[in-house]
This record gives sequence, structure tokens and C-alpha cells, in this order.
Amino acid sequence: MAAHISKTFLNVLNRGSVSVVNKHHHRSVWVISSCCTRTVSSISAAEPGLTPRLSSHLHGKSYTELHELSLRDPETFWGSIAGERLTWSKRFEQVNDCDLATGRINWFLGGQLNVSVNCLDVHVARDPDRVALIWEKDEPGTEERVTYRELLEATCRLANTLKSYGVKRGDRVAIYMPVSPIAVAAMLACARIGAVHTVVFAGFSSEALAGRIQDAQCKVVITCNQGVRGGRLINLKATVDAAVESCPSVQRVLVARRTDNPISMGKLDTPLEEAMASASPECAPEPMASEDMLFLLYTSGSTGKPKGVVHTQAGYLLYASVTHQHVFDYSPGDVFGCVADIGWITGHSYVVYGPLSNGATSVLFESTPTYPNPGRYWETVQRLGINQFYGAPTAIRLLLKYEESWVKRYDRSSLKTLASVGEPINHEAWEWFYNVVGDARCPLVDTWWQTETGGICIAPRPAHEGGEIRPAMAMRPFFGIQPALMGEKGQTVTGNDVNGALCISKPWPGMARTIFGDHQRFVEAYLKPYPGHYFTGDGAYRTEDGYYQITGRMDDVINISGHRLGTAEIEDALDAHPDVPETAVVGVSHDIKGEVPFAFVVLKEKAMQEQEVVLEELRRLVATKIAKYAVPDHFLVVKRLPKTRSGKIMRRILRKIAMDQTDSLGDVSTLDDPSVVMEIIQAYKQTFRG
Ligand code: 7RM
Repeated sequence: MAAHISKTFLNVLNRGSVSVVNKHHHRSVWVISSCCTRTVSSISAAEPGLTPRLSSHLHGKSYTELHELSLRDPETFWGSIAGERLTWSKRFEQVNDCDLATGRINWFLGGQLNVSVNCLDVHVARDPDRVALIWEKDEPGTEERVTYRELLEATCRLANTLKSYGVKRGDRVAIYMPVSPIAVAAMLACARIGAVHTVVFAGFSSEALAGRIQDAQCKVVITCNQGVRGGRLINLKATVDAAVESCPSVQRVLVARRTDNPISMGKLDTPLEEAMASASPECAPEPMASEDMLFLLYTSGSTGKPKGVVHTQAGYLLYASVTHQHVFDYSPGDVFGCVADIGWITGHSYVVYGPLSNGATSVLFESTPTYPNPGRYWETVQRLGINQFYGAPTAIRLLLKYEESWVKRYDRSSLKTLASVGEPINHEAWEWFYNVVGDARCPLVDTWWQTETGGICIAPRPAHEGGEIRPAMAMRPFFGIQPALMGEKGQTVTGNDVNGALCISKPWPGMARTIFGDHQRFVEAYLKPYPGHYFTGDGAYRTEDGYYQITGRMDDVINISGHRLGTAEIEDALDAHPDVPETAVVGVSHDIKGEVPFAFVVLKEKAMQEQEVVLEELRRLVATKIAKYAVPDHFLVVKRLPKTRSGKIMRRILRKIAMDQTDSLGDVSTLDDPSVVMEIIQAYKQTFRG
């Protein structure tokens, strides 16, 4: 029995009948059907599918009225939505209790619920054979479907397995896996028993993984033997083995099987499918308080190590759910295709929690945009009948370089909404996505948000019916979001046609609650810069008509192919080299990746003769300490770095030099020794212009 399941678990997930999903598409305007508050104990199969709604109180109002209400009276707005959309085992008593000055953020106090019940059991009760996940595996045409009933069973088996290894409420579990049904089951299994998952992107190195496991003090790691991407195998288990050597908190490693290749199993390791096969398929959901932790997700800031951003249960789920429905115009029966990895927040909110809470069919995309050819996305859209396609500008910029026929040969008539996330989308990419992919027929929504915001905060939808969409612009704040632009002196910039630091002035249910183990750092990073407001780290422009356009990071965070990285992290990795006293990393633009790291390095005298050797060692160092994608594309060896009299490196000047924009260097008079600038420009010319 165990052996059988072990061999075919991923197929076992797929056994049973696959229902024909309801293909009845009606537009979700703000028609809002009423429905009573459900409780875990009274889930009945009587209710038909989820109907598009905010809540019965909010019936038929316009976007403007609703947005205004959401800011003026968040209790009524979010209270009625939370009461009707979520299934509670104990109804909440207070909608919110927040103070942005101290970072006390609480939503739906007194309430209890279980996120996995909201993502699984409620749908199983109504329509167990509805497809929850379509696993679009690396090889085209080999997709596997998983129904809600199957996903619930897998989740319960995995939850019981975790319990059998001592995982309790509040314990942290690391998940180091590519997108797959079993990874989704692992996230939901944690949610079911009240454990806290921290998914680590499977492209991170063993040291990066170890750092996160140590910070979170994870008890268990869930991984798989190998990953498969773009026709290549990635030895994930080997990376985990190396990581856990320095992680004494880890008591067990659960290893799923993605490929049939042999794996060496150590004394900490357990084959996951076998353990699940002997575990019970039922697991009572743990009732969780609204503000209990749901997950940690590490993200980069401008200084220090990555921060463990904390999201909690009810507010996060509600916000992911409502944004998923209303930004993408999701209707019951739609196949929702977000091609992000679950290692990033986009995967958490719009592959897993948002779509599943809405009973959607969510696509898990394992491959790459160009495997086996640049038509992959659109062939997948045709084959799976994807209705909403959510991707990153970097992939669009890559694909638009190929012949249009790679798009046109596939039937894309299922598409209703196109959406973009992760970095600013440039006009060329927007126009190509809209015109070539969408045949100028589907709304293309540029969605702005962050790991810390939990869900989409600024996007062209919702809007009034027929609300116009401007190219390459996130435009409108979502319900509950009050953007503010701040000036250099900390003042609120009023009026239109203005720039400023983008802040959000009121708490919203999806916002991060703290940094794991370091609330002070949370307050310092987000709440101190503009007291009374949440600071995003981004700059924005408010147009003449009051729409928002994101201009990019204002801090030392760069965005490589939509992956956020602190330049300080790369510097720390480089500085670990014994021959490197000092480095400075800046982001420079790249036509496909958006930005790439450019490293200025100072070498010790003795290393100057063997520069190439040292640079190669530096490349390897960044790959092993962080990830391959973090390795700087460019290195420039310099004698000194430009510093102010107080010793701060002036990255602004380095960025100009790295971008070859030395005619607009700006003020260099605050430098301790301005002659260093000419010195570096000379080095740049010698290295990059021959
Ligand atoms: C969802 C996500 C967040 C940072 C954010 C921005 C940048 C994200 C957009 C964008 C311009 C967008 N979370 N960013 N979306 N910039 N337009 N639509 O990406 O935590 O990984 O990154 O990404 O700088 O602060 S994240």
C-alpha cells in the first residue's frame, strides 16, 4: 500500500472523476447576493456556487461610493464582507483595533476560523469534484488536475503527518519546493493544524535557506527530491541537506518525489508520500484566532538580512480573496492562471489563498515562458482554457522579442483579463501584452503591491463599469487603501501632477503585522519614516486626474526579473571574500530583467594581479550565499569608493557611473574626496569601453 502510494502519489492526487467546471460567465458587477454567515459546524451543501459579491450591505454601489465608505467606515465595510465571505467557527466581536504609530494592527478580534476550511471544506461541501488545481507541469500536455475533494484529502494526510512528527500550533515549517499540488497541500496542511509555513523560493541557495530556517526556528522542512524546470533537473534535496547541517532546530525533513531518480535518505529524512499514505485522510481543523500567525515570508529590505514578514489569518485571507475576485474580475467557473512561483507573495495570494478561497480552478505553472519554445504561455492558455492570465513584465519583455506568430497561432479567446505584477511595466511591454496577446479585447491591469501589503493595493480594477484603463499604470486604490504621497520634508504632497514617496495612510486587513522576532525593525522600516503612515519604499506620481503611477524603489532595493533583492545582501556576500575589503552594489537597467546588479569592488593589493580569479570567486560566493539570479552582471574593480565625510557610500553617483550617465552626476561637493569620482569614471571607461 505504502509503496504503491509512494510511487504514484502525485497521480493519486489526480484520481477520481474530474468534473466539468461551470463555464457560465457573467460579469461581476457589484451585485451582491446575500448569504448568511456560515460556521464550520454548519457547512451545508445547500448553497450553490459562490456568487460575485462583496456583501449584502454593499449591494449595487459604485466603486467611488464603496471606496469612500471603506475609508470612512472600515467597520461597516470590512465587517460586513468578513461576516459573509469567510466561514467562522466563532464570529468576531470587533472589526479592528489598529495604531499605525506603534504598529498595533488587529482585525476581526474575537473571531476564530481556519484558513484551510475556507479554502477547501466549504467548496467540498458544495461541489467536491470541482477542479481546484491544474498542475501545468514542465512538459506541455502532461498537466494533472486535482479536485477540491482530493486536495482536502491530501491536505489532511499531510497535516496528520506533520502532527505525527510533533508539529503543533504555532510551530514553523519550511517549505522548499517548486509549485506543485503537494506544495499547496503542504501550505494548507500547516494552516489546518495552526502551524506557520515559511515557503522559501526553490532558487535560493542552501545558505539562504539555512538563514531563513534559523531565523524562523523551523521544526520541519518539506521538500522534494528534485525540481524540473525548462527540461532541467534541480537537486533540491541536496540543497536542503546542506542547509539543515547548520539548523539544529530541524527535527525532520519530509521528502516528496517529483522524479523517479534515486535520492539518498539520511536519518532526518522521511519519504512524504509513504508517510501520507499511512496517515488518516481526515484531520479536524484547528480553530485559529484571527490574529494568529498564518505564514512568514522572507523579503529583502535596504539593510540587513531578509525580514520575515508576518501575515495572520483572517485579515490576510479576506484581503487576498476580495482582491482576487474584484481586481481580476474572477467569476465562478473561471480558470485562473497566475504563473508566479509559490516562493513569492504573488504565489501565496494569487495561486493559493485568493483563488482557493473563492473556489476557483488555479493553475500551477511549473515551467518557464520559453520552454520548449516562446509560445508556451499561449499554448497553455489554449489547452487549459485560462480566463485570467497574471504574469510579470520581465517575461513579457522577453517574449515580445520573438515573432508574433508564437502568440497568434494559439487560440486565446478564453482570456478575459490580463494582469501584470512585480515591477513597473514599460509602455512597449504593456502595448504588446494588450494588443498582441489580448487582441485589444481584454482589460490589462497593472497591479501594484508588496510582500508586506498581503494583496493588491493599487490597480485599474475595480472601477466603474467601463472604467478606462491607462496603459502602464496601476491607477486606482483598492477598497480600504488610502494612498498618500510624501515630500522630502515629510509633508503630505497634495494636489495632482505631483511626485512623492508612496505611503498608505490607513491600516487595511491584508497588511503585514510585524517582522518575525523583531517588531522594532517593522516599526523602523515602515512606520517611522512618515509617522502615522505605512511607507512602501516606492516612489509614485499622481497624474493630473488623480491616478497613481509607480516610479520605482526609493531605497537600496533592486528588482531583478521581478525578484526583490537588497543591494546590501549582495554586498555582504561579496565582502565575505578575504581579498575584498569593500564593495558597493547598485542596480542598473536591463531591457529584459528590468534591473541587474552592478558591483564596484575594492581589492586588496595582492589580489590585483589575479583579478579574474577573484571575480570568479565572487560570482560563486553570491550564488552560494544567496542565489544564482543575484550574481552581479557587471563588476568594476576600483581603488576607492566615493564617500561622504561621515563615511557613507554615495550610491547615487555610482549608479550614474554604472549607467554611463556621467554628464548628469549631480552634486559631488559633499564627498570627502571628489577626485575619487574621476578615478572611477576612468576605470569604467577602461573596463567597459576598451
Ligand atoms: C507583489 C510583489 C514589491 C516591490 C514593490 C515595487 C515593485 C511590484 C509593481 C511594482 C511597479 C507594479 N511583491 N512592484 N508591483 N512596481 N509596478 N505593478 O512584487 O515584495 O516581491 O516586491 O516590487 O517596487 O515595492 S514584492
